[in-house]
Parts: sequence; structure tokens; C-alpha cells
Amino acid sequence: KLLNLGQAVLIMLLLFSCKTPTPKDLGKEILIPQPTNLIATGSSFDWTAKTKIYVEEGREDSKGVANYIADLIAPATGYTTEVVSATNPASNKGIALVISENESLGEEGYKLTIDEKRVIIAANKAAGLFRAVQTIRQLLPAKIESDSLQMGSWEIASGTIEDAPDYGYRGAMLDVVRHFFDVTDVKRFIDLIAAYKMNVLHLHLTDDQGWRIEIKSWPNLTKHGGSTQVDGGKGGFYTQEEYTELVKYAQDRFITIIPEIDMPGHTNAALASYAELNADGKARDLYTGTNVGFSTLDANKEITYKFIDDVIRELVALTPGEYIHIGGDESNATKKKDYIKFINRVQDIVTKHKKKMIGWADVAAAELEDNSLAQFWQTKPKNALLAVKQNVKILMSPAKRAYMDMQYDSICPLGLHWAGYLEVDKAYDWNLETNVEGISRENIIGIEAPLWSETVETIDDIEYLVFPRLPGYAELGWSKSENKNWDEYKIRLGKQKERFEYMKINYYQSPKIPWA
Ligand code: TNX
Repeated sequence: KLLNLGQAVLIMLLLFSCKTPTPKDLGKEILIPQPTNLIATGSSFDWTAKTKIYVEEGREDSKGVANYIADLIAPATGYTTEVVSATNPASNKGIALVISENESLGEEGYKLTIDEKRVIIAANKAAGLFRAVQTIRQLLPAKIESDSLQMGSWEIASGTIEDAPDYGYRGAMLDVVRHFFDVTDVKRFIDLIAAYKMNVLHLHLTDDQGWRIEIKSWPNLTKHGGSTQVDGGKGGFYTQEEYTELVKYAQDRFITIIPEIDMPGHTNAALASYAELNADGKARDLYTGTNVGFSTLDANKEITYKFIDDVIRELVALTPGEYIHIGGDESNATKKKDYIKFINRVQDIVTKHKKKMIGWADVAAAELEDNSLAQFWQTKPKNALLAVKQNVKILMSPAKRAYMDMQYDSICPLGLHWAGYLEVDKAYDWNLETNVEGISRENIIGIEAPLWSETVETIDDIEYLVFPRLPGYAELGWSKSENKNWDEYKIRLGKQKERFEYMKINYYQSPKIPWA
């Protein structure tokens, strides 16, 4: 039986109302980090099976970002989004990636223009396109993060977003020594920090308990020195090929890996691997405890500097980034005059290999080059202030606020508390530029949140301590501090819950957050 006209109209109306995107508000209340400028226009773009991504001809970097987002949305949507080269990408309906060479957007800034027909992503550099894509990710429904097929629709609210980071250095540190984490775990960590627009991964590669990076000219460092970890587990290390794979994986996400070789203290693994590095010429035993401050390289032996030169040379060959971190913390077993001599010489070695040096702020006891960086971590800012006096920029990692290995509270099953407990509110509610009297905006290069791994054994453990604190650190580095407000932020953070769950993040359900 044929439908009568009334029924037909009704069905048409129904179909039409399903197809018309429901007006949406652009994600002001959901985005982390908060963007600089956002104007909602109350409609939306619908990403369908037919949507294509257009990139400018010959722009391999844009194409890389386009493939990244196409791959990212594939499992949940089931779409194979085609990436097409075009002379004028934005003239097509769909998603367009454009390098506009608009200097005002800087290294990582971007402009998003979304209407019912188009999503135009413009940036000065490919890094900006990549950061914009992280915004798009959060504008899509949370289930976009699922690794299995989900029911659509896949709408992105319309409007414009203009956004750029406040600080150029926004990072996290992972200690792969106290407990070793393999390439798969580190890639997961990279993906998690990339989602919040961080751009640096500092890898703490050597310490008393292990040496985790292959050095071909000193093979026993990993063979022997890499063979254990805290509590006596089997440890591990990255071959140079594996390390290169990590560097590339990070680069594809516009993240720079900064490798750290911690010295002259925190060197027991090296001292156990090569007898000649010890002042008394006797190899130390491997160490699986968690005390600090007992080991030191000998600042007065030439072999020490030959060793460091070899290590730095091999590391530099694997490092496209501009910095090498030389540690320098807690050298309690090194005489002060030896420490100063040592840091000065190591700085010269780093400079000779055409890299810049970063050290924990303890290194300010030495004579620092203007382009070296000092990482502030201690509970007292004495060393960091010494660095500022020398005109050296500070990387902000105050343990009381930014150490992700601090327990959330006294019953937290993982972490330490030597710098106090660190709930999510305390981790977020501070400003880089007012945290220490005498260290202001112009002295600060950015923020880094370290995760030390004495108590951290698995990727689940990592995630528990990192989430949900890390999105806050990302925002402290990206967004302007004058707009920061804990009461507003905690609601936005609460809305990330579904996303965390689709991403299978083992996060801490802090009672401070109104989980939505
Ligand atoms: C201090 S922070 C250390 C590390 C420990 C950490 C534990 C720093 C530069 N040194 O050796 O792992 O505390 O929180």
C-alpha cells in the first residue's frame, strides 16, 4: 500500500531532522588547554564517510598531519578518510589543512574556522596544524577515542578558534631508570602528552640503578649497567635503533625528546660497568635501592671526560633537538670545587658537539653559558636564583607543584611525598611567573612535569600518577595565566572523564573533581 502524502511528509521531516546537525556550542567549556580566542556560531560540521582532507600540493608535513588525524578517527568511525592534494585546499568542501605562513601564529599557533561545509585549519608551521588537530579531537564526541567501532554522528561545533601557546617549552619527564619502560610504553606516554599539546619529552636515561641507552663505544654500560632496576627486576635498555624509533615517533607528533645523562652523581650504573671510572679504580656493585647522593664520577681523571665526550657524541648523533640534559642534581659525594670543574667541562663538551646544556638547577654553582637552561625542582629556589643571576633561563618543575611522582594524598598507593602531597588542585592552582620571587616571565622558558619511577612499575602505574594532573600542566604552559581559575578548570577536567575512559587511561578519580 502506498503511503499517503501526510505520512510521506512526516517521514521526510523525520529523516531531515536526523540529518540536520543539532546546533552545538563550540567547546569553550570542554577544551584543555583553554584556547586563546573562541567564537561559537551555533551550527556544526558533520564528519561523514565521504569527508575528505585536503592538503596543499607538495606539503609532505601537512600530509603527515592529515594522515595522523585520518588514522586517529578510523577505529571509532570506521571511515577511511581520503587525504587529497589540492592547489587550494580550502576551496573544497571538507577539511582543509593550510600552511598560511602567518607569522603571528608562531611556531605552534593555529586558526580553526568551522562551518557546516568546511573545517579550515590554518597554521604558520605544520606543528600548528598538529596542535589544531588535538583541538578537533576534543571537539568531536569523546567516543572518537574508542579503539572499536562506535555509532556516529561525528559533529564538530562551528565557529572560530585562534590559539597559540604562552610558553614554547611544555614538557613531561619520564624516569626509565628506576623502573624500565619499553618502546611500547614510551610511545603510549608520547601519545598521551601529545593529546594535551605538550612538545617536549625529557627521558631520564641513566642513574644509579641503570643505564638505559646503548653507547657503542662503551658497551658494558647497557650490558651490565642496564641489567637491573629498583628491587632487582631485570631492567633493560634501548638500542640506538629503538631510541631512534622513539625520536621519530615523537617528531611525528611535533614533540622533541631531550635525553638526560645524569652526572657526576647518580652514576652508580656506569661506575659498576667500568672500573676505570672510579676514583679508586674498583668497579662498584650494581645498585637496586632508592637512596640518592652516594655515587660520583671522578672530576680529576681525564678518562672521565673521554668517557663523557664519547657518550655525548653518540647521543648527539641520535638527537635532532637542540638540548642535552646533563643532570647535575644531588651530587652529594662530589666535593664542591670538583663539581664546579666537572660541570664547566661537561658544558664545554656539550657546546663542542653543537648542543645546548640543560641541568637541574644545582648546576648554577658552575659558570653557565647564557643559552644553557637550569631546571628548578627543589623545595627552595636558591640554586634557581643563582642561575637567574647568571642570566640563564629557568625551566619550571617545582617538586611541590609539578612532581607527578608525589602522592595525591596519604593513602595514594603509588608515589613518594618528600615534597608533600599533591592533589589535582594544588598541582594546577599556581602560576609559573609568580611561583618564585625573583623569577619572572622573562626568566622562564616553560614548564616540565617529571615522573620519577621508584614506585612506578607499569604503564598503568604511570597513568595513575600522570592523570589527571598532566592536562593541568599542559594548560599552565599553553594558556594565559590571567584566565586561570581552578573552579572553572575543575569542571572542564571533569568532562574529560569519558575521554579518559575511551582512551583506557588508568586515571586517579580525585575527589576534588566533579567528574561528569
Ligand atoms: C629527587 S628531582 C631526585 C630524583 C628522585 C626524585 C624522587 C631530582 C633532580 N632528583 O633522583 O627520583 O627526587 O622524587
